[in-house]
Amino acid sequence: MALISPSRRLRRTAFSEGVEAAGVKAYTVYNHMLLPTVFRSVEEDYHHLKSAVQVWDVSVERQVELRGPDAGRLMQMLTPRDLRGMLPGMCYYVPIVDETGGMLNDPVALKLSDERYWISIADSDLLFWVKGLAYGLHLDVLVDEPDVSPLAVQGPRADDLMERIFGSSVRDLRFFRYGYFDFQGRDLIVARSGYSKQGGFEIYVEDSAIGMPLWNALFEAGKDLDVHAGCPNLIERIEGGLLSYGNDMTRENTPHECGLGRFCSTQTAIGCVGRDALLRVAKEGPVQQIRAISIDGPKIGGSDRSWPVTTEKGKRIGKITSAAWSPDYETNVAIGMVRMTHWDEGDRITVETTDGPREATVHEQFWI
Ligand code: THG
Repeated sequence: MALISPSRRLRRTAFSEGVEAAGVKAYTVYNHMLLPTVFRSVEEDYHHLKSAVQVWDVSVERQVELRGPDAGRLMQMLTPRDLRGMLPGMCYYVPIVDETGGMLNDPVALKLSDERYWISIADSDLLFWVKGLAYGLHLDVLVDEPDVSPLAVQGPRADDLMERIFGSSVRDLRFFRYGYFDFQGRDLIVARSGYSKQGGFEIYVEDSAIGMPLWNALFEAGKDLDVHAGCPNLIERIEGGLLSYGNDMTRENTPHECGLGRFCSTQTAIGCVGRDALLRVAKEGPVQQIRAISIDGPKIGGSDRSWPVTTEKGKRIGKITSAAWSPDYETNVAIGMVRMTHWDEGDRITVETTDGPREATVHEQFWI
């Protein structure tokens, strides 16, 4: 592949200097920004993530900030998840849907106060949808993208590293809760969350100017922990069933098809856009759904397009949306969307991969 030409549209991040010095080997583009995808190799990064601790530049998880008296009302319009129990200090994984119930994004929302939320978005221009709703409905709320850059610390030694920078109380954070922790005289939001199943934290770095000082402090403090620069890992996130917006789901899918029905309480999410459409599909139940799929045979080349899924007789019943070779499970692990006739545990299907047709098995649970 050729190189990507740098330009102002393809934004660098508050940590790009550190990422480059750490020897980043490949990037993807996400929210018009550079997201590292490989440091040593996808497989080496995977083994290291599962055994040590990594620092990830996830600045691409941009924040959509809602601020003002109507912030809570607007936030509930965006999602079928019932937000009445959400208090300051909590993070919620929230499906965001359009008027047809189609997925627009699958962010993590943080409630900062009754009048202030951050929506930590996946890869779609959610800001424009939210601004449009606020303007069109004359809501008393400001909608903007603040200078906030999440830095993730992920892996089994994440608590040990974080304690050295933020003190031992950071260990007491519960999953999907956040607190304020001092770094060089600034109060930063630190949450126990992140796009891996290895455990860890996300630091919401407010003000790019402290990005590199924090990056350097983490690497200095973690020398004996074998801390390394890392990034969301394709293999690990498939094993863990962490979905990728734009890959595993699009506007064509409802949250129920994505297996995100457990994050919807559409009946009580009063005011949610697409509520009527979702109530209809939730009543009937989806006819296709995301599943874990193991694909037989040796490692298959990378998947930059979806692979058709068929019955053994050749009838089209779905597609593979993400796939990778798993060294730990010694099989090709995948995420796919399959029709209900073939979504049960153990169902056998055929996948038209780039390396030819392969037999595969459907699973009701992911590996991690
Ligand atoms: N952290 C933050 N922002 C993000 C991501 C993140 N924005 C982009 C992207 N990731 C959004 N997508 C996801 C997908 C899965 C999860 C978080 C964000 C996730 N899921 C857990 C799971 O499925 O096991 C737990 C969800 C729960 O139980 O509430 O963490 O990673 N800031």
